[in-house]
Amino acid sequence: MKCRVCREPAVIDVRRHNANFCTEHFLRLCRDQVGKAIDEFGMIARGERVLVAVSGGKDSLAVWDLLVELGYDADGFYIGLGIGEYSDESGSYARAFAEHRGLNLLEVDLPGDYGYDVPSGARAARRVPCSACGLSKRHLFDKAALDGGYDVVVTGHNLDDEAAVLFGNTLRWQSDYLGRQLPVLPARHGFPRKVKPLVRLAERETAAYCVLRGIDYIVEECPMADGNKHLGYKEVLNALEVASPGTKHDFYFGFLARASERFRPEAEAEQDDLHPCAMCGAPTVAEVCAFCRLVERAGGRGSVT
Ligand code: Q46
Ligand code: ZN
Ligand code: ZN
Repeated sequence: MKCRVCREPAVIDVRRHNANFCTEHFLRLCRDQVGKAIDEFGMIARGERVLVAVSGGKDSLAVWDLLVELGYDADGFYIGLGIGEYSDESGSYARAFAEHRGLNLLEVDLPGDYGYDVPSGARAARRVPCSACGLSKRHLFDKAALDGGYDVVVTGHNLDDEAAVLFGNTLRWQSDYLGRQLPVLPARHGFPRKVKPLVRLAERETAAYCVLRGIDYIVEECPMADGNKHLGYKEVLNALEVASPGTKHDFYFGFLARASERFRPEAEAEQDDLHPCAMCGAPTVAEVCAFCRLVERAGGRGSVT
């Protein structure tokens, strides 16, 4: 197995590109793919301040590393979700990464700062844990970006994540979600711009990137992920990808090129109904936003900021 670029021994095969790469040229491929996604979709302009949502997992640490390598001014933002040992461990990977590279990591702790954790918040709000978790994270990312004067929030969603979410949304024809499933969500109605620079890299590639760059990350899945439908969708797509490399890429990028526009009006109609939450001022369609309601039901505090 030889590197496509230099013919030296390869360390990884990327069947989607029908090619093998040595360490140096694989790392270059990852940087090129991220650079290409940023340019293609107009994700980040030079000189903008970037806030990377960091979980301590491979994708978020890889995207932070890649953005710094590409010369962007990127700080990290970590949320302690209060999910037992998983949170303790993931926080220490995020901190170790930032410390080792001299990068700035902002932190919020749900139990310490808001008086609830994901398991108790989910029970109190009668939501599944990933729903309570997702809405808490979205709210806190937006708030951290706006409070800190950042231009853009980066998340570590990769090609596998986006293809799996698209698969789920398509199975149910969730047209409002389909209209918003874009690699860039522009800033508006009090939300910062949100971008996904890893959409051109598969999960296996971000894991390989971390290993080859010496980035330690939390390998265990979140214990609350059990029963998460996206894991099942990923398995189905992985089977299709083995039989036909490039399937995930074609599914997702074909959607962006040929179908996503058609769902835009529904997603935009929903945005038009937004107004400030009576408690925290964040944009919402209800009187009080879902985050403030969750904090209140969970018996927490700190929603009025
Ligand atoms: S952290 Fe949160 Fe994930 Fe855990 S509770 Fe679900 S959403 S699985 S990215
Ligand atoms: Zn090479
Ligand atoms: Zn609110």
